[in-house]
Amino acid sequence: MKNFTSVHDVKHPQSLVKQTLEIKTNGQRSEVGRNKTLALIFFNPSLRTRLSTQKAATNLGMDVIVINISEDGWNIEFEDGSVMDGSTQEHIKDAVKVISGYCDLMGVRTFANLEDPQEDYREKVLQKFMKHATVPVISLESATLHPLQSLTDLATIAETNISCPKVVLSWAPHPKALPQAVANSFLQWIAKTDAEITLTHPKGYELCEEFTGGATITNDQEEALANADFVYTKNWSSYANYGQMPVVENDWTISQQKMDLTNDGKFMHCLPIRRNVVATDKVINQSLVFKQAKNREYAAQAVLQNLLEEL
Ligand code: SN0
Repeated sequence: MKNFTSVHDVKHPQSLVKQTLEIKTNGQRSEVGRNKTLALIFFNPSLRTRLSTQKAATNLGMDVIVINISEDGWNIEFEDGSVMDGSTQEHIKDAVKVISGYCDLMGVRTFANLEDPQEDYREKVLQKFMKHATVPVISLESATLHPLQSLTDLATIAETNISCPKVVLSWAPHPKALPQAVANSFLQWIAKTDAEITLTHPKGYELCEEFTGGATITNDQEEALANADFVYTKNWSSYANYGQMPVVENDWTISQQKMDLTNDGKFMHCLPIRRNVVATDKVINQSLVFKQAKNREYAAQAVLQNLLEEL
């Protein structure tokens, strides 16, 4: 593995899931990262990604440096050839080159701006990192994907030992327009497993077709939930009407009554979750969300270990 930015960077996604669970079972400590440094660059907020990746790196003996670049760094210029006599102070090509000199692996978090779909789906910022970094790049959630989260999600599902599970990915309400990254990425990874996947969302919330192949799609949430073993829930804003939040008539919040339609289904969410908007307290309290969050550490460690072995 040379970089970790999508499922396509991983030769055998199922082996990486297996490694994640082996790390969880067999203990975490190793010295493979001794005298190696991981730099974590955040353009956006983070709790789980930052702490779990930092913990994973420490488990491997690595040193970690972290910067919230939007708050603590200079204003970054992304356009090539621009005359920088305005508000941007440092060009991305200079920043990434400099960061590369301080580390052996680099992680970057850069959310969608939800304004220009071309810009987001071209992964404008992540691609600049890939272009100018001289060390492997790890996505800590990019504009369109969140591979560390998806690896965790697959490991959390695999851990339950349900073969050929019925997995439902359901849209849920949210007060704010959110990226499609977690949903896109989940679909991309779950397609590599034996799961049967049903996607449900209100009209207007169709995801980019690149990610929905192989999924059964319905606008009827209750129909989708019937016999589900896992109910992965996430809000996303419209892709077609990019970044907008078309009005939704029905109630899409996941309640206990809805979970009762499932096959004793387990509720999943990447967190952070807006309680009693996305799902009710009762559903969240009985869910896999904390297991998912804890598994982030093992997933990150599996990824770091693979990248370190190829340095
Ligand atoms: C991000 C997202 O991509 O949806 C990160 C999820 C791991 N979520 C949010 O930004 C939630 C913000 C909010 O207002 O609840």
